[in-house]
Amino acid sequence: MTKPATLLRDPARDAPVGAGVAVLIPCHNEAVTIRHVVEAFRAELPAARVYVFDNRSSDETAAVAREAGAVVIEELRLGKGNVVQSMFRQVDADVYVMVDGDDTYPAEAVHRLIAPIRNGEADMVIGSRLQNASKSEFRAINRLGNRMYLFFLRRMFSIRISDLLSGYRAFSRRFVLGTPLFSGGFETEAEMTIRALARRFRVTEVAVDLRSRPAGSSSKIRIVRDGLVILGSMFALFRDYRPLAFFGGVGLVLIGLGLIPGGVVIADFLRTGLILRIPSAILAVGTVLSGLISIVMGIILHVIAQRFRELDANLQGLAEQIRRGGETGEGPR
Ligand SMILES: Nc1nc2c(ncn2[C@@H]2O[C@H](COP(=O)(O)OP(=O)(O)OP(=O)(O)O)[C@@H](O)[C@H]2O)c(=O)[nH]1
Ligand SMILES: [Mg+2]
Repeated sequence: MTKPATLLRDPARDAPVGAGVAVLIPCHNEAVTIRHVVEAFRAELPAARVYVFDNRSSDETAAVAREAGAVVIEELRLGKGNVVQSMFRQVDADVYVMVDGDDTYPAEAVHRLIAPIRNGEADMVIGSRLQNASKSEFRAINRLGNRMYLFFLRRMFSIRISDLLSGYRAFSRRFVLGTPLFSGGFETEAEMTIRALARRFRVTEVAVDLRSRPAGSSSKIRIVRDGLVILGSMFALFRDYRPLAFFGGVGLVLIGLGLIPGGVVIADFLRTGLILRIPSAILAVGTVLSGLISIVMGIILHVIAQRFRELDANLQGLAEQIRRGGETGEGPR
């Protein structure tokens, strides 16, 4: 797939198309598809560097990727999240593009993903498979799972996006350097999206059409197990980023439950002037107190989280200054 010479230069930037871009492809046993993915991205972005992060594949993935012109980096810890952490640590670029090695995402769409990062309009661009404009061949079970996560996402974080789990994204350097990720597996996409939005990075979506995996290539995701891990990690992030809503919510539920036996005891007392059901009274006091403790915990953690947010914003500002200083030769002011 060769392109006419005029297309090899980006007139807006007067640089070769794809200069400063790193295409990152996590792979585990994708020998059937990886050649096409690497070649398609090299054709779209001739000046970009294409990296395949291979995780102990038992097939020919690494050799095929190398032959197709990718830089192959071995990662020993299994799991997509571990690979994403490695990619972010090891690769230096102006714009990062991440895409699956299973040839399900269209390489042609990469320019639309990169543009908002180049223009400084976004720090993360998600290639959404679920926007109305996209006619994705999405497995029904994945579509359903995605809907459920979006439902929780809206309730927990008031975040409105259409595809939480897309594996096709572009990132700014600022985001990659400034966002620590900890997930080991397929929950990594949920983690990066939530962290980005919770930390006020700018996130946009562009519609892309998903293709089915070609015959002979197999999915790495285990729907139930990975689905539960993703949900668990969303709750953990909810607890960390919105502790008052999390612990306050738990507290209110406990107080509500405590009021059931408590209400009976109070009604008895109003009627007879006596506490007739001692066990119910003890249960009510215990449950309501637990609820209050949970709310107080929520308030304390909320204040701490708020302080850390300020610290985080200051650190990001400082990092930005140092980076700019590095570019202009001046130190931080
Ligand atoms: N390096 C590495 N890559 C992985 C690992 N697990 C999955 N991947 C890659 O991550 C990408 C996404 O995995 P998929 O199995 O396609 O998951 P999915 O896209 O959610 O599901 P389907 O495409 O519907 O099967 C693929 O390129 C995989 O090869 C891993 O442990 N290590
Ligand atoms: Mg896939």
